[in-house]
Amino acid sequence: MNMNTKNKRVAIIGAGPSGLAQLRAFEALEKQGIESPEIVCFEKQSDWGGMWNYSWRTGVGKYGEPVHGSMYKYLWSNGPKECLEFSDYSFDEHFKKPISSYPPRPVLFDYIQGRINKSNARDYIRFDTTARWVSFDEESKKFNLILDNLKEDRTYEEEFDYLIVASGHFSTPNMPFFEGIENFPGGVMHAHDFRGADQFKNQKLLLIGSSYSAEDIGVQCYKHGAKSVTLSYRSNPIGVDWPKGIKEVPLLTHFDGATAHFTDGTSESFDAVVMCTGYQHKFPFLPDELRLKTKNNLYPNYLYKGIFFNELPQLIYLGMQDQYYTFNMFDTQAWLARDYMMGRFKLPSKKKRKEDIRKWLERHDAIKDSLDSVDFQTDYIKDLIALSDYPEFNLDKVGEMFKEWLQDKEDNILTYRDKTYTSVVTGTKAKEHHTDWMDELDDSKERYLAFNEEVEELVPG
Ligand code: FAD
Ligand code: NA0
Repeated sequence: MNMNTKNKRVAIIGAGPSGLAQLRAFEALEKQGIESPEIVCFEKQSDWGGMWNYSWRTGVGKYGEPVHGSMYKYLWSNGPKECLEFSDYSFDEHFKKPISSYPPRPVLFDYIQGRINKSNARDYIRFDTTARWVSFDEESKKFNLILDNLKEDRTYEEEFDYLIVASGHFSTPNMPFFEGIENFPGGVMHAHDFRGADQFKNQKLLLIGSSYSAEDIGVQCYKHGAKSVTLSYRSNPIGVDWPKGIKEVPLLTHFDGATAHFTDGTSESFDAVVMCTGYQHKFPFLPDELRLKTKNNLYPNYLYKGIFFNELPQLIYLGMQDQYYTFNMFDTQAWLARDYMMGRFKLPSKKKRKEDIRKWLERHDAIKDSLDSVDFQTDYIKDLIALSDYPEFNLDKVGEMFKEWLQDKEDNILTYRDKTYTSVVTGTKAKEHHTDWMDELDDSKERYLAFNEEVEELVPG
């Protein structure tokens, strides 16, 4: 162990994909015989997986904490799995056979758990524990964490040398107000509380927003039997060729009873409203001077290499950017964070770091469209991967896949999930799912995998 890390303590807040990536990064070093500092991961839920750990609950959880989960039933990956594959743990290694490019949530949850299940990572995680408050002592250069053991209803404090904030940023709703909404007679919810299309069968549904949640919840409700789906956009429509039954309209101005009025002068009555209006970066456990304050974008300001809080690099944020790349990006971030904490990666001066941030922000400002956005995040990960020993993967190829995916969605929003891609980690071409996505109403892992086997038996090769 590097002398700098001897007796050091690392706190990780959150055991979602980002927090787990941090645990995996240290495990990879231990496999090389290099001892880690003492690590404690605090997770307020009873299990790991973050968003992927589906919760039927809404509002508050069993212990009165805000429910973290925003995922819902019948959620299928919104991008090809080949774009998020861990480069040190392939889908082939996990499933032992090719699967389709767009698996449902339980299958991806299974995959995330696969590599971490093989380690003793659970031993490092204190579940049912909320990080309530953090402070930093300038003299000792240590973080003091106030923690709530929710099960025992016990509050305690501990000190750490490094703090990894991996608490996610798609959990606290951004909930706008529209005049008259208080008298809308139907249900009004945010996408955070959406748990599946069942309750909207035969209903006329209004969705506000024009990003991933609006698109996916809209298509899911259409698929599972909503009478009609209307998406109301503020800046730009999603703009694909919608099937009959889904349409886009400009922004809602106000409600009059069940009737919604839009800026183009049209109006229509609805049974229910879902606000697909995005999320706030919210860190209620952090004081002003340590808190990341940003909108959802590809390069949050004040973070060197997108992770080190420039004012105090002992504070590291993982996964805070808007995401094309997900699991593999969290890995590259966690590997670099680990190397910094191990003294293997030396930070330049604060001034140089600021200059580096500025360059990325300038490029960020010049982004014109989704294609630029993909290139931006691809280059960001290239920048990170060059700084650690995270296994290289063909990022240019993954970037191309993201662009194909964007085109697939534009070509047909209902069938893009039937496409297959080739892994850059193993070279394996994905298998077509046995059922067209639009006809597949069951998202269980059992059906997804077992039925595949049956099909293999029926149709050899
Ligand atoms: P999270 O998964 O949000 O995990 C954060 C963890 O921190 C949680 O377990 C939470 O309980 C814990 N936590 C928070 N606050 C505290 C605290 N104070 N104390 C202790 N613990 C705390 N990505 C994809 O790649 N493909 C998809 O198809 C996809 N679909 C998505 C669908 C939806 C509806 C949403 C909202 C996101 C989706 N994502 C998808 C993006 C998803 O956010 C990432 O895949 C991933 O879950 C982010 O990992 P994370 O660990 O950074 O955050
Ligand atoms: P998200 O769609 O929940 O995805 C999060 C949207 O909200 C924008 O369209 C924005 O419009 C709109 N909006 C915000 N305030 C508004 C207001 N006052 N009035 C009208 N519209 C408003 O959130 P964002 O941030 O992308 O868009 C906000 C994450 O969840 C994504 O990263 C995605 O990966 C994930 N997700 C994945 C899936 C699947 O994989 C499904 C859902 C969500 P404007 O005007 O700012 O453009 C299947």
